[in-house]
Parts: sequence; C-alpha cells; structure tokens
Amino acid sequence: MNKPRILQIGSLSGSPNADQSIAQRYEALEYWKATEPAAFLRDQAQDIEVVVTSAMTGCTAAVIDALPRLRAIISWGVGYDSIDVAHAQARGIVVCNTPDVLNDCVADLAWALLLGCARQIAWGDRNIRANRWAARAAGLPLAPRVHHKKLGVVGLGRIGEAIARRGFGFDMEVGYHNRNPRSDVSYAYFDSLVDLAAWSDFLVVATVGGASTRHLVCEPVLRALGPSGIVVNIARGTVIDETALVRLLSQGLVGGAALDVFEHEPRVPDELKQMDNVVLMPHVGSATIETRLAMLDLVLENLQSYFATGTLVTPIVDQRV
Ligand code: 8YV
Repeated sequence: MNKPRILQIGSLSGSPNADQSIAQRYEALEYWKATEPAAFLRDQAQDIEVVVTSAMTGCTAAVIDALPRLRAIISWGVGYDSIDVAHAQARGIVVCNTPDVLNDCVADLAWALLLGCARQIAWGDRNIRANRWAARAAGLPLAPRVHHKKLGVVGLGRIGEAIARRGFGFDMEVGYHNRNPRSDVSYAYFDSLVDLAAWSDFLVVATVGGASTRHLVCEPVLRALGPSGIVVNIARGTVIDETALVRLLSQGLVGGAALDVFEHEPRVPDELKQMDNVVLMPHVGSATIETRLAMLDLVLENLQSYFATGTLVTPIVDQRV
C-alpha cells in the first residue's frame, strides 16, 4: 500500500530517530533539503494535505499559500510563534502542537536555572575547573537564599503552573501575571507586571512568544525586579527586551538572569557571557529523553488521527503554552 504523502519542513532530529519513524509510516517530502524551495513546493507538493514542522522551523504564510490542498499543520514542540496560525486558521487549516507532555521538563529546567543562578553553581564550577578554589574565599559573594522567598510567574499556562507548583516545595509565596486572573488557583494575581516584578524575588517567564508578548518584560519591569531580583526565561527570548536586560545587568540594576532562550537565537550577546551573575543554556527546555520521545509520539498520534479521521488530537485552541 502507498504511504500517505506529507511535507516535512525541517528535521525533527531533537527526538531520537524521529525522521526515521516518520519515514517508516509516510512518504515525507524533505523541504529543508530543497535547493529551490519555491520550485520544490510548486513541482512536488501541490497535493500535500499535511505539513509536519517544529517550534523551531515553523511554517510561514508563504508556505501555507503555496500548498492549495493543505488541511493540517502538525508541529513538534509547544510554542507556535514560528507558525502563522492565524493565517492557517483563516484558510480552515487546523494546526496542532505537542502540549502538556513537556510541562514538567521545562519547569524542571526553569528551577535548575533559578537555583543555578541564585546559588552561583556555574560560577563555582568554572572556578573549580580553573583551579581557583581560593577564589571561593576571596571573591564568591554570599548568595541569596531561595526557599521562603517570592516567586513571580509571568504567564500561568500549563508550563507556568508546573513552575508555580514546584515553588511550594521551597516554601515560597507564588504570584502571577496573566492576561486574565484564573479562578482555579490560589496564587496571588497581579494585573500589573511591574507590580509583580516589584513583589518578586524571582521572576520566571513562561508566556507564549510572538507579537502579543514581544518585550512584555521591558525596562520598567526589570527595574522593578531590581538589584536583588533574578529573572529566569524558559519561554521565548522575544518576551524580554534583551538590550535593556543586558544594560541593567551591567549597571547592577538587575541582580541576575538565567536564560534558556534569547531574542536572536542562536546569537547570545557577548556581554552576557562575561557576567558571573548570569546562567546560559542553549534552548533545551524540553530536551530530555523521555519528553522528546513523548513529543514525537504526539506528532505520530496526530498524523495517525488526521489520516484516519481528518481530525487532530491536540489542536491549538487557545493562547497558552
Ligand atoms: C524547543 C520549545 O522546540 O516546545 C517548544 O516550544 O521551545 C522547545 O521544545 C526545543 O527545545 C528545541 O529548540
């Protein structure tokens, strides 16, 4: 029997054997290998009903418009700021992501970053490796304690909630800022992000990315967080005004930053690399064996569901991650 044809925008190499698993079940056109992408779509993809992509490779309006029979976009990853969802939905194309399965791993990384930055783990590690044990006595400033402090979560969606829940294990007070307050949680709601930042010792960013949240964490928010506050970002680099963050960190007006995402990935400002009160990771929130397998499984489930019933298992219906 012929395998159903799909168009794959990019490799899903972030999950073990993902491309092979897809190729076993589908005839996958490998868009990312095309030397002339527009001609490739015109000559080989006019019958394509399903696109598979990822949070990283996305799907533009131009690609959507080049595929007259497109019905579904299936994406690996929870973030969908790289996909023109509004354009797709306006054409009646359903879009799905891989929500929930990565909540706990992304929340774990947010906490690893928070603890790592507050307790200066990377700084200590760098000094030991450089045989500068004595620097510990000479230069290591005392760290702020983490437990019993105030945790502010920007965006109390699925991932934000998993981050907030972990705060209880550290006996923390938890507050959050969202578009709307939630009636199903007991955390303190701040309708002003500046007020949340002023209240917080640790401000963790867990919102959706894209135009609606661009530079939500702007200079006034960072100034309100202040010289003893630490900002953690596991969402999208665009949510923080990175230029303002670098400037305020270098002036000592923000206490520290722990970042898994950056405004212009893979570019990371050189100034950040020089700062001991900053911890940097290369966008790996979901990158554990179990979670990456679960993300692939959900992509395969969505594909299977589309070809069996014409519907998707995890369509994007609201603005949360
Ligand atoms: C990344 C993510 O895709 O799911 C998302 O939205 O950002 C992550 O899963 C992954 O870390 C590769 O960059």
